[in-house]
Amino acid sequence: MAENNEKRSREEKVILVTGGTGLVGKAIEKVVGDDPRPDEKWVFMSSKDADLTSEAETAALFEKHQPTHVIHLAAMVGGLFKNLAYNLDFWRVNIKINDNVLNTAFKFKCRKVVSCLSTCIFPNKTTYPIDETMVHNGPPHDSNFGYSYAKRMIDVQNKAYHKQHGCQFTSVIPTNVFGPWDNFNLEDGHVLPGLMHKCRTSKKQDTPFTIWGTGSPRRQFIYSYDLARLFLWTLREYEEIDPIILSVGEEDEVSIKEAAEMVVEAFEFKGEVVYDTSKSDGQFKKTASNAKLRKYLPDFKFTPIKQAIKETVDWFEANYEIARK
Ligand code: NAP
Ligand code: GFB
Repeated sequence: MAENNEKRSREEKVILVTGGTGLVGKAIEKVVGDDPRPDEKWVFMSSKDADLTSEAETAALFEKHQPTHVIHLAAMVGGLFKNLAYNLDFWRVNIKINDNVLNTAFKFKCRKVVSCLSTCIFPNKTTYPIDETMVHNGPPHDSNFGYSYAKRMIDVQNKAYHKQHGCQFTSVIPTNVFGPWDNFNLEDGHVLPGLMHKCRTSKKQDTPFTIWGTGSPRRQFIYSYDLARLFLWTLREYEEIDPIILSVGEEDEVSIKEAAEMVVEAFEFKGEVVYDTSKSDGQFKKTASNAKLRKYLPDFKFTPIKQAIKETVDWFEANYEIARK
């Protein structure tokens, strides 16, 4: 039971990664595998190991693995169009998962939990650049209010567990993530995997490559392997309960049009590019500051976005059969 953790030698860590089979989880698995630590045992889980909306299945998972640390990624996740369609489900599923994981981690005396928010949860009406102090300063963009409020409650829960029980529960706030193992499904996925999937099809079928919306919204994109390296630092070194934004700098923000042009270049697509402006643009921008991160890690190097997009396109081509699409 939970007291096992107390007996477990203090230096040994068992790190449970919920959502371990997704885009971010797979990136963490690779980065951990490239530089293993003798005192760290990593467990990457999927919904097949436990449905975390179930309190009982969550408890059984923790009983089985006896984690000392948790990286909590598991969530109902999706791009703009999936959020537009399922705000209630995003709220209900994520609230259940988050409450079960945090409360079970507390019961099992986990020494640290790092959970995941998102830069899309900040107030829609805000000054820029957005920073960590603004999470609860007003309603989020209407397109994804269900997901946003559920994610904001993680920060509330972290503060409550720390205040009442001294738990070391914290969170990170990544911007838009992309990379190998992404969800390339056109309806549910995010913009970059969606553009890559469509551009691949257009090239093979010699049909126009359609970008949804006007292409003018702006995004900061972080490569999943860069985020993974920052997650490991957060787990091992970051000691605050307050969240920390994990993003490229404001100066690295690009328009959807510019991102699409990088996808076209990566595929060497020479065909027609068209915009379907009947599709929503969603939030115009959510420009976030990474000044807090830079205070801790002034020399951290992000992968240049063109290189990251090319690597992801190459992965998608090589793994098309097994990719989520
Ligand atoms: P993803 O690729 O969709 O992976 C989601 C993971 O959660 C999968 O491993 C999935 O397991 C698991 N999961 C979903 N429902 C579950 C349930 N009921 N019980 C147990 N496991 C469940 O998502 P991602 O992009 O890696 O996102 C990881 C985290 O980063 C999420 O918390 C997300 O909110 C956050 N985030 C993502 C982005 C982004 O742009 N992708 C941006 C900011 C923040 P299965 O594989 O079995 O389905
Ligand atoms: O990544 P995305 O779906 O979500 O990006 P958000 C949506 C933007 O990309 C809109 C344009 O401006 C779309 O019009 N776009 C162009 C496309 N082509 C495509 C395409 O093929 N697929 C998609 N999906 N978009 C999400 C939040 O916002 O950000 C989530 O809704 C989550 O909750 C995620 O936090 C990180 O960046 O707009």
